[in-house]
Amino acid sequence: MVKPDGVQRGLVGEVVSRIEKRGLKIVALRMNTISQDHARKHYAEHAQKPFFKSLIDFITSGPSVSMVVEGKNAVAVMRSINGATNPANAATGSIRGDLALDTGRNVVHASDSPESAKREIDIHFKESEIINYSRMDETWIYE
Ligand code: IDP
Ligand code: MG
Repeated sequence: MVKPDGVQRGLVGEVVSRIEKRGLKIVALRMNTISQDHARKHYAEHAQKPFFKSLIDFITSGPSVSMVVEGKNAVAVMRSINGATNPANAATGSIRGDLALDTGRNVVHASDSPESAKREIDIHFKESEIINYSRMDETWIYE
């Protein structure tokens, strides 16, 4: 996900480009302002944390771009493309290491396990919104 700070700063293309260039495949993508209900479900694991309210307020404050990304080791690779949660600890070359300073404005989200990816995808996407390239006729791209 490109969070609202990333969209507001015009970093959607930068994030999408890094994902594509790494070789991962984007199989669903949508820009919308996430509802309070979806945001609370998405970040349910943090419900007891002191930053929960500000996190929900922020993530619902404006449009964000949600994606489903697939490929070899997609979860681990996406986490490393994004970098550490606190941008101060994020490696240079990662999105947060190159483009962010504050933990609360760290530009991107990525699921932390295949199980959380499934849970989060179910919150944000209907199955019909996710492309299955292997099911598409191989001539589609040339028409
Ligand atoms: P992640 O985004 O790297 O998976 P999580 O620990 O799952 O990090 O936290 C979710 C989001 O909550 C972070 O990306 C960050 O925006 C915010 N957050 C995490 N810890 C803090 C904190 O200590 N203060 C403020 N915001 C935080
Ligand atoms: Mg997390």
